[in-house]
Amino acid sequence: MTTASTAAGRTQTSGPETADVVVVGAGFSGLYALYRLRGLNLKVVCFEAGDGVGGTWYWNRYPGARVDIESMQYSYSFDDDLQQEWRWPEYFSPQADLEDYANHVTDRFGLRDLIRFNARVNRLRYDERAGRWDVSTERGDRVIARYVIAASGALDATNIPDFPGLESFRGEWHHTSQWPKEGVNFEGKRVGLIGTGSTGVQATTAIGKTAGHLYVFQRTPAYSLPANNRPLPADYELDWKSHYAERRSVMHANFALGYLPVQQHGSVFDYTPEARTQILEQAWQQRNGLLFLRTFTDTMLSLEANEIVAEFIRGKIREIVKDPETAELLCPKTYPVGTKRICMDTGYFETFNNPNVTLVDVKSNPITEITPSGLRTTAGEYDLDILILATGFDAVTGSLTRMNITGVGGVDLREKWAERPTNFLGYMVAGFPNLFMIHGPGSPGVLAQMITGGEKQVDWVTGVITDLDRNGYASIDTTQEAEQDWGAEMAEMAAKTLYQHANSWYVGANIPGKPRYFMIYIGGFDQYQKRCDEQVGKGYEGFVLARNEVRAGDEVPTGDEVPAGDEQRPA
Ligand code: N01
Repeated sequence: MTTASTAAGRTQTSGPETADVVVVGAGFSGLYALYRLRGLNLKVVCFEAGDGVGGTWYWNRYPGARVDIESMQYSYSFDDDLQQEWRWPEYFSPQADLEDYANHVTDRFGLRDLIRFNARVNRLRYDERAGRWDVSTERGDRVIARYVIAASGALDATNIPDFPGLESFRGEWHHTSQWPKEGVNFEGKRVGLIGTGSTGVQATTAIGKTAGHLYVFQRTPAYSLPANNRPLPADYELDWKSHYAERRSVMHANFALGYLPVQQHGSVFDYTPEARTQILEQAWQQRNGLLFLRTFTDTMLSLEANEIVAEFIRGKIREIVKDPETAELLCPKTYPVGTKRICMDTGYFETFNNPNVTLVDVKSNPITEITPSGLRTTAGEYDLDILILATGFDAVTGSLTRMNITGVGGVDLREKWAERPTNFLGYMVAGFPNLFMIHGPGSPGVLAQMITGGEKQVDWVTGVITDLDRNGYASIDTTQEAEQDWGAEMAEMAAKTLYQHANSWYVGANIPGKPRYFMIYIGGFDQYQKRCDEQVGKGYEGFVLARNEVRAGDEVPTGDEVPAGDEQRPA
């Protein structure tokens, strides 16, 4: 707080810094939000917890980290010069290339000055009197803003299971999403890795190449398919670059925001067992994981059809892995293929043929504790120098609930979401006006290509902000009725699919105590976009717009005094 004397001798108080919009997170969506908001001449401040840009691709720098969508598609579409000039060396980019790209975009569009690094938001308080969000960070920044865009990431909040004794471990341990920038040397070391989701699959394949010995502690085996990654051929790049405009428009209208020129073969049951095996064999050779799942139309709709595809994959695992017992342990049998995010690999199952890699079944013999010298299960003890937790995230809602967000009446978002993460259109939560979520619960999130999805969500939000400003509205909220209707619409769609059959992070099942609820809009991004636009077209049906006392450009009441007992809490 600063004070100054006016000519009339009164003391004027100037409160904390103000902004039109605070953006939380400088990942791919956050960066695009900065670009759009600055283009609207709005004053914008971005808080980023890391010391660099890229979000997911900043934090997840574990060995083997790589995207599972082709980079010609998994990249920004908003600027043609950018997409023409940028060169992707491989079909599926490794983390370092994605981080380079994020840095390039940040500097190319002059966004770095808008970002405050090493500034983790730990408090977001809606000040009803001022009609403003009061945003604080762990390191002490404070900004009062009209709007907040939470681009804080669907896969950001680290899940570190409560393993007894973890802090007693004398070696080094790391969660894959908080990987040290200087890297980790595995040469000759005894390494333990817990978790075999997408991250564990990639990390195992990479670390298995250099570790003295790698123990992979597996609770649930993963369906993993060959990525068929390779250097990007010049003619392929040229073909994309000469057709970017039309392919991006195909992508923008697609359910997964993808350009998917693959043949679907109808129902699994249209074919004899021999014919369908032949089709699946060809797909295994030629398609990457996500496209493989689209070989037949009913894989994700019928348990029987799914089981046929799943058994084909198990057959591949049994073919690749030489030790039959290890092969059987690696075969997923307890959930349908595709109901957890399908993994893509470059030699994952082959890794278990190496003498320096051992698979340990911690489903039958759970981990009991981490000891100073390693890890203990109900069946044995493992001496380790390095322990890696590839144990995933408190996904979709975690980055929001860990920020200490309170809305109208001081309601805490965590209380509001105690039973399920209610929201309308995946953008807003009733009682939390002018707070927009990107890739939050209720949106298609990870079921669509996330860079393009982020662009489209940010476009929608900035469109709303422009509309409100143009028409003299100061705030937008939604209602509990709209939230209920949206929840019912989402649940009805999810019930028609097989997703409920897996204990995945999609349903919050990986976090003890988290309500089990399918958090993602599954109707496709095309349908989602249509629904969101419809609500706006119907005069913001389901929303509450208010012309309150505070208007854009008005002097802002600072809300400087934080109510007693409402001091910052640690995240
Ligand atoms: O996390 P996960 P992830 N004891 O939750 C195990 C994206 N992604 O980081 O299944 C023992 O999938 C857990 O076991 P179980 C992608 O969307 C993309 O791997 O709960 N094990 C599981 O095996 C992905 O879906 C890319 O029985 C424990 C693992 O840890 C999402 O990120 C790459 C345990 C966690 O798997 C998350 O993937 C990487 C315990 N107490 C990630 N707790 C690409 O683009 C957890 N586990 C390719």
